[in-house]
Amino acid sequence: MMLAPATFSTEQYQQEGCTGPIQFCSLEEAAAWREQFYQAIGQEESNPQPTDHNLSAFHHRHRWAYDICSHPTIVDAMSKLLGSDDVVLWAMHFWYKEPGNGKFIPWHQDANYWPMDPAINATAWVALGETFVDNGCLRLIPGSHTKVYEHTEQSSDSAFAQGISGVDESNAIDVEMQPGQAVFFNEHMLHGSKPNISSTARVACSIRYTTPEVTFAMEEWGGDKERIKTFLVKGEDRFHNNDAIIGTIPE
Ligand SMILES: O=C(O)CCC(=O)C(=O)O
Repeated sequence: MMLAPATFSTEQYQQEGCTGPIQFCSLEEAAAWREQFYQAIGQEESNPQPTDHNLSAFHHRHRWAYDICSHPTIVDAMSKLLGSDDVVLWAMHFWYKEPGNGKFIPWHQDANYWPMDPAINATAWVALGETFVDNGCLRLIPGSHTKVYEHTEQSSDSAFAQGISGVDESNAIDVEMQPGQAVFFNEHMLHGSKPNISSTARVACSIRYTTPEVTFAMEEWGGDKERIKTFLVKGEDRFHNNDAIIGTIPE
């Protein structure tokens, strides 16, 4: 099933854990950013290949990626969804699937992995290229955010070691998107995606936002510590809980 045409509603987000997609930039802007993405991984869009490039935290290294993360339309949406005038950007990751990429991303809830206290997050999942069922578009289960699921070991064709097995997919939606669209979901939303069985690469990224009162327990975080840096993209930080991990905007 496809998500209904572009909608943005804080009520929907509260009730279902997700809302969107919205068109936040033009097709031309999305194409220009897509080109910069390929350049950054040393490839050309006309010949997308597997990559072993580090796909995390592009916004620490590339100004164009920071510009996507701090795009006023996305930040404004985040402010509404988080219900806060103060918005902190804390992570970004590219979810690139070249044609024929056979890995699936298992159903999971992001809060299961993150060192945040309290676990408050809104993700903007941004399509820089077209996403559709056959290239492994994002899948969501609206309403699934009200329950915490157990994450267990996955098979070798899973992109993650841990995920949720045996999920009832009857209410799952395939979020097919145009370049320059963003869909939003919270930290407990069940989401994942299938392999790319098409000849079109899927170029997309997730951008994570929270509010200044959240503390990142970096000592508990087993992942790459450089991945998590905070950038105040709107308002004020009256808490200073994360001054030790403030990021630097690239030139
Ligand atoms: O892009 C995908 O297929 C999965 C994205 C994801 O897991 C996330 O944004 O947390």
